[in-house]
Amino acid sequence: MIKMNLSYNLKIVLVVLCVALISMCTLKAFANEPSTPTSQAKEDTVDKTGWKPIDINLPAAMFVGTPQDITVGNLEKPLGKPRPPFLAPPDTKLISLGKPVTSSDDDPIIGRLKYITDGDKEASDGSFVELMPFKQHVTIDLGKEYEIWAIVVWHYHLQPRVYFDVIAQVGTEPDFLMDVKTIFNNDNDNSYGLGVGKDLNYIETNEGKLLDAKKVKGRYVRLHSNKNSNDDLNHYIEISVYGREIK
Ligand SMILES: [Ca+2]
Ligand SMILES: [Ca+2]
Repeated sequence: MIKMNLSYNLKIVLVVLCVALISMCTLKAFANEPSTPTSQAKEDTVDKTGWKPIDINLPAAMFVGTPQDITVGNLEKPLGKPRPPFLAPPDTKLISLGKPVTSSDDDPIIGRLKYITDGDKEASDGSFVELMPFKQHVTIDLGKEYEIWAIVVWHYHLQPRVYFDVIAQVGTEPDFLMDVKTIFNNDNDNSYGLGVGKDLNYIETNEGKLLDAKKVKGRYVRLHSNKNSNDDLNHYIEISVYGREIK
């Protein structure tokens, strides 16, 4: 009787041990297996650790408040506060300073094309270049291909104005005949002829207009415009291109 009880108890202990062992193995296997949703989420999220705001030196503001007398359609509502910082990897820097500029109007009415990349963003006389009426463009040669993160453009900010058909492109060759990436286009009726753009018109301020270049690669940056809300001419004070070496 005692013998039988011992054997019975032993069996129970063995069964319990086996169940415990199987449970442990199963739990371990689950723990080691990466769960699908987590790894998917990691792929979808860009790691912005260490990213910094790009350093944009702003010129003095020439007017305050929101202008009420500009009646332009498809107009972006002013933010009413400073533009939020634009974050980029820490090796992103200003790559356009002092770089050569060419234009569809190579003999400007006022100023010199080199003003566009000289770092001076003030609105006063002697700081802006005035180009011929209607469709005109300017092109910056960065010297080599970069990964471009942002382009900031100041057309003219002595008074509130809207420049029309603002189109920003990045290219790998100076004539923009192929491999052209358009990063901004507010020509919503294709009056310029480079295609319909869905971006909004905006009022020029001392902040300039920041265009997200979304890491496109290229050597040449071209900006188009087609008159403004004040007259038929085209103006530039500065274009700042921010990018980094291609890895
Ligand atoms: Ca300038
Ligand atoms: Ca248009």
